[in-house]
Amino acid sequence: MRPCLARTIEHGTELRPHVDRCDWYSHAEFAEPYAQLSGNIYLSVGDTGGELAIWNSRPEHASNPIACECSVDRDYLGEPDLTLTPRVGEMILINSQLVHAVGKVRGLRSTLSFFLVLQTKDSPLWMYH
Ligand SMILES: O=C(O)CCC(=O)C(=O)O
Repeated sequence: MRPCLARTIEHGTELRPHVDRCDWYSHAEFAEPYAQLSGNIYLSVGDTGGELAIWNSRPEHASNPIACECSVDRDYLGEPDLTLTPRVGEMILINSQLVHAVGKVRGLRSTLSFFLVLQTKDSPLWMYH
């Protein structure tokens, strides 16, 4: 089992707005989970940029342009509802069913990332990869 994924976002690049849904992309057995969390532990954050932006928008269907193209332009969404500037050593958990993005990074930004799924309100947390 690979509980974590090591991710590096290189200088001058970004992660465009997207959602992470295990039931749409990889694990159909988790149909319509109650919640899905994405966790990131920040190993480096670069010099500037790399803010984590979150929109209070949760596409309901895989046919939504955000879902089927896996990302859309920020211009399409407007300003994010929350912007976080991660610091080295922090862990941030977000609801990855909400649209989120990472702004352009100056320098190198590395994380250890993992996903947690709660199938129903009362079920145990599953870690998936
Ligand atoms: O690196 C981050 O801050 C968030 C990355 C991301 O898009 C995710 O964990 O789903």
